[in-house]
Parts: sequence; structure tokens; C-alpha cells
Amino acid sequence: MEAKTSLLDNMIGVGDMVLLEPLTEESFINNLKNRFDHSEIYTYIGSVVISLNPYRPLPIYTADKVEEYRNRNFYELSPHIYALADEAYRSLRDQDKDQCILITGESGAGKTEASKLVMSYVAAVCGKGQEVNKVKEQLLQSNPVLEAFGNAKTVRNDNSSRFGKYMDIEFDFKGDPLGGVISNYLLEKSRVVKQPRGERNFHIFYQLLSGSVHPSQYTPININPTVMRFRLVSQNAMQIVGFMEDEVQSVLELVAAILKLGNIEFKPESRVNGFDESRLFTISIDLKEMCELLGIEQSALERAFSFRTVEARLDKVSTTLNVAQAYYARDALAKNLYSRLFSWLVTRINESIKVRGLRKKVMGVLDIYGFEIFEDNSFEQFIINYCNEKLQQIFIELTLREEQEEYVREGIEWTNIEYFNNAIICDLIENNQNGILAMLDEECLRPGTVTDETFLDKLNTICADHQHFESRLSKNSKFLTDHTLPHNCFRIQHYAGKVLYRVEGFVDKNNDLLYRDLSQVMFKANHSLMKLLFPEGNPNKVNLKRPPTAGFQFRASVGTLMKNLLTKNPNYIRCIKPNDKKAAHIFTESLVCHQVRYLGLMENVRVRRAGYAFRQAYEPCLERYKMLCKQTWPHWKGPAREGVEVLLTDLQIPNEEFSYGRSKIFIRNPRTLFTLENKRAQCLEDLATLIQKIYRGWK
Ligand code: AD9
Ligand code: MG
Repeated sequence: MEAKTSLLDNMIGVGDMVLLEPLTEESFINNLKNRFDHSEIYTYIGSVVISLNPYRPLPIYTADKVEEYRNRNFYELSPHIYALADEAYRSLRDQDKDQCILITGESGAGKTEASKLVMSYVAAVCGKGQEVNKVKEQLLQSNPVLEAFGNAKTVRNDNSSRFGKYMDIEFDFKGDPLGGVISNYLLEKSRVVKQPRGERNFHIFYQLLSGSVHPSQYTPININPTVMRFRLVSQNAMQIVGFMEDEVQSVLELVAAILKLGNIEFKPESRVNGFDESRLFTISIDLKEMCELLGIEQSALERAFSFRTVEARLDKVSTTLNVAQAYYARDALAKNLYSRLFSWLVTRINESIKVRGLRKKVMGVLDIYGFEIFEDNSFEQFIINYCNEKLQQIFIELTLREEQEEYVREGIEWTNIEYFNNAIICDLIENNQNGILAMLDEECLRPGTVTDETFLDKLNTICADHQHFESRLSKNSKFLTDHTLPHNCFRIQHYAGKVLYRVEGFVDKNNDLLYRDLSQVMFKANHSLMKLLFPEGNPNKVNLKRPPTAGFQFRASVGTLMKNLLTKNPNYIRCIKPNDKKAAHIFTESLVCHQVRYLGLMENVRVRRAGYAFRQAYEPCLERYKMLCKQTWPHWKGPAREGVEVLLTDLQIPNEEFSYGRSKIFIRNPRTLFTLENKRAQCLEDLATLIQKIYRGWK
């Protein structure tokens, strides 16, 4: 009977993997599958929530469900993301502990949905009132705005986050939300100008065009700026978040201008208006329309696409651009316009949701782009996967640390358990001296001819020659070199799998340079946003200092994020993708097994079981089992801890099975818990039979 082997009544399979007997990878996967087949997508490993993407709407996020989970103990009901959200919120509200919700998993596993479920749960259970409700709405509606601009359809996920997001929700002393702060991490801006086969550009472009052009026709557009009004799905959301009408309009103008920009073509043309022999001439009207949209002087933009001025101290040297360089400049401008617009949106949202009262406690929700292995992996995947490595590391450190600390806090002995630590991969990427990012930066800053190939040569040479590096990289084989590697590639053994990176574009994307001529034209534009977006184009503020590289900035911001997360109490949601067809009801065992392995879930269960499989505060424990002992039933008058002692002695459970912590009882073996649960189930059954008898007697 399934119910007898579970922690909770009437549960499918085992709700907490810690209680799984026997514990093998096979039984672990079978348990997930069994539960998934019965629409139970959540399963615990102690306090960690495993979430399987159902790829279909489930009726488990209703207002009734919220009520059901509200103010209940974590293990009291069947596993649910709401239980985690409730636990985190109550701990924040009642114990003043800052929380963070760490959501990990590969692309399409359900992280973004999970983050929204946590946010909506917290919004539903925290305080009400006009002001508070407005704050809540703004916080929640920031999601569709950012998704419209930062998400896109990829082969892995129809709504894939192409940026990392961390949101601090700030509360007052009563636990009412006051506002928040969003941090965004490196948007995949290359998507603006080029999308892999079968993928799309950012949603906003299609939302803008909806009704006028079919999404498949991305390139040629015929939007008339004057009729281009608010036909946007995200438009309502923008207004709720606090954007003014003219701001929305400005944003849309910019998006439309980027589309126009993408249509501009260059052809070498001799003698145009006697201006210059090598001047490039554009044949479309898009240039004109783009200039109209942004209030740019057309001839200035044409010139910026034809020449490049290099300034060195007092000298200014102008060189003509060839067609390829003009296209390069065009794409660089499109990417910069879009990514700067995105950052501006985040800043603008932050302004709206900024905390005005006295902030007391914080709940951080982290939703980043998931681990990606494509056929063709570039700088973007490298950055995304590095970010995922860091998160995995934090999981490893904190699971262990948390476990250790709890034993110390409760005065209980603890023995270490071995598991794979991916710190070595993080170091390979981020080491200050010879990490891959540092080498890339070094190459980007080196005078002389720098290409992706010279960067790759450098990586390979250092790996082969440098004794220290060799032992660090090769012996642990995280940087994999062999003769079968395709030309221009390097391979890394990430925690989640081997990824082959093609170096093409690494140097360029890391440099992230925009010709000064273009930024100056943008700064001069007669458009409300452009001065804000291109401050370096201000001719009065000539700054010859090189801006930090994309890799450098990313590493720094991830470092800050990690420090921030370490100060908070972590709550984990480990998302798993059940199949790669984006389909409901399909559970591909091999795929799930791979994720279970690299997420380290088996180790997680083992760590949890190595010491004590189960722990519970004395009071709820006594409450749950007091019916099993005459001395504690129905009311125990003394302290809860003594009640639990009386109960366990009475049930003749061997002493070595328990440890009495300061505030919790620790149960070593899951079987002991089953014994208690079975006795309790029996007791309830007897009680039900008795009630029936009495009832019949009355009739
Ligand atoms: V990525 O790293 O941003 O590419 P995520 O964020 O892990 O990825 P996402 O949350 O976007 O994945 O989920 C992908 C899709 O799965 C969603 O668009 C939903 O259609 C579907 N999904 C995910 N979670 C749930 C759920 N709890 N219930 C129903 C879900 N559908
Ligand atoms: Mg996502």
C-alpha cells in the first residue's frame, strides 16, 4: 500500500527522497516517474524541492491551494513549491531572516515559471491594502515587461530567458512588501542581429509587429510610426509598472528603429553627390525611416556608416569603411541600441519599484538562463554555462555548510560525505591569472593583431606548456584537448556535460566596442532616450579609457551576486526537464537521469541521510505522534521536548535511532519514521472504524 511507505498520507510514491528505500539511482528515477505520471511534479529532498516541468497547465496553483499551504509546516502536506515559498516567507516574516530562492536547471526546465509561482504565492499571502497591492502588482507585472524584451523562442524553450535576473523583494517589519530591486545579467544581444536556425528574435519585435506582419517575416517591415500605437501584449504591464505613455512610445520607437536599422544595406558607390569616391550608399528607405524615428540627422548617420575616426590624444584619424565593416558597424549599433534599451528598462522599473519606506527584510529570487549545450556554442553559451557553474557551486557549498551548521547548532555529531565539487571548473574559467576569461581579456588588450585564433592558441599553449596550469586543467581534465577537436574549438567538461565552444566571435563579443562616430551620432539624436543610452557619445566628455570587457563585467557582477546570496538563507528549487520535445506526459528516463546526476541529487540525498534522515521541531513532532502514547494523548502538559522523550521511550524505539538536538528531534533511519507513520496510520484507521461503529450504533 503506497500510503504506508510515505511520509504523508495518501501520497503517490515517496514524497521525500530521503525516505526512499532502497536508495538507488533507479529507485530515485522510478519514484520521480511514478509521481510525474500521477501529476505529482514536486518531490522533496529534505527541504530542497525537485520540480519536473509538466508542460501543461495543472490545477494546483489555485487560490484554494494557496490557502491550503498557508501557514502550514513544510512536511505537513504533499510536496509543492508553495510549501517552500511559505516556509521562506514565514521565516523572513517571523524570524527576520533574509531569504533567497535559488532556482536552477537547464534551459526549459521551468525556472522562470517557478520564480513566478513563488512571487505570486508570496504576493497572495502577505499583507493587503491599497498601497501594498499596488506594490505587489508592480512587482508581478515587471515579469511580463522583462520577458517581452529579454526572452525569445529557442530550440530548447519557446520562452527562453536570454538574460539573468535577480530580484530582491523588500519587506517591512510586518512582512508587507515595500518594493524591490532587479539586477540583470548580460543579455544575449547577438540575437538581435542573428538567430540560430529555428529560433526567433526577442518577443517584443513580434509583439510590435503583431497584426501588421507575420512573425516569420522578420526582416522587411512596413510599420508606419504614426499608427504604431499600443498594440502590445506587454503594454498594460508597462503601464502598471509605472511607465508613462510617452515613455512607452519612446521605447517602441527604439524597437522599431532597430528593425529599420536591420534592413539597411550597403553597396560601394562611386561619386555620390561628389562627396567621396569610397562612400557607401544605402539603397533602402529604412535609413531615412530609422532617422525619423530617432530624430537623427540622416547625413550624419550615413557618414558614421562610411568612416571611422580614431582618436589618439590630440590626433584624429579618419579611415573609410568597406562594406563588411559597415555591416559590422550596423550590427554593433543594433546590438548596442537593444541591450542599452534593456538595461534602461531595468533601471526604469527599479525606479518605479524602489522602496520608499523603511526596509527590514529581503527575499531574493534568482532566475537565470539555464545550462545550454547547442550544436554551435559561442561566447554567450560560455557565459551562461559559467553562471550555472557558479550556482552549482553555491548549492554544493551551502548544502554542505547548512547541513554542518545545523548539526553544530543543535549540538549533534557530524561526519563528512564525499561529493563532486565543481570549484575546479569555476577556477578554470575565472581564475585571475590564467583563467579562460583572464586570458581572453589579456588577448583583447594586447597590442598587435588579435584574432579568435590567437586567443585559442594562447589557451592551448598555456594548457600544454604551463606546468601549474597543466596539472590544474589536464589532470582534472576539465579543459579537454585532443586531436579530434574540430578546428577553432575548445572543449570544457562542465558539471552538466561536455561543451564544445567555437572561438569565432569571442574576442569581438568580449571587446564589445561601438565605433565612436556612431555613439556620437546617437548622443546627438533628438529623442528622449538616446542621450541616456549613449553617454559616451557626448563630445564634451571624451574618455580615452577603454570600457571594461563584457567578460570582466560579467565575472564581477556574478561575484557580487554570489556574495549577496551567501548572506541569505537559501531555499532551493531544482528544476528538471522531463523530455526535449516540450511535450506533456513524456518522461524520458535517460534525460532525467542525466540531470539527476549532474545536479548531484543522489549526493544530496546521501548527505541528508548520512547523519540523520529526518528532523523536526519538538512541537509539531509531538503533535503528529502524540496519539501513539497514553501519557501524551490527548494533551501533554510539560515541555514538548520531554513529551517527545516520553513518547519515544514508550514506543520502545532504540536510543541510537535518535538524537535530541536543542530545538529538534533528529531521526537517523527513515525506517524508524516509517514505523511511526505506520503506527499513526493504523491508529487513524482504528479510530475511523470505532467512529463508524458508534455511528451505526446510534442509527
Ligand atoms: V530558460 O533557461 O529561461 O531557457 P526555464 O526558465 O527553465 O528555461 P520556463 O520556466 O520558461 O523554463 O519553462 C518553459 C515552459 O515550460 C514554460 O513556458 C511553460 O510552458 C512550461 N512550464 C514550466 N513550468 C511549468 C509549470 N509549473 N506548469 C505548467 C510549465 N507549465
Ligand atoms: Mg527562464
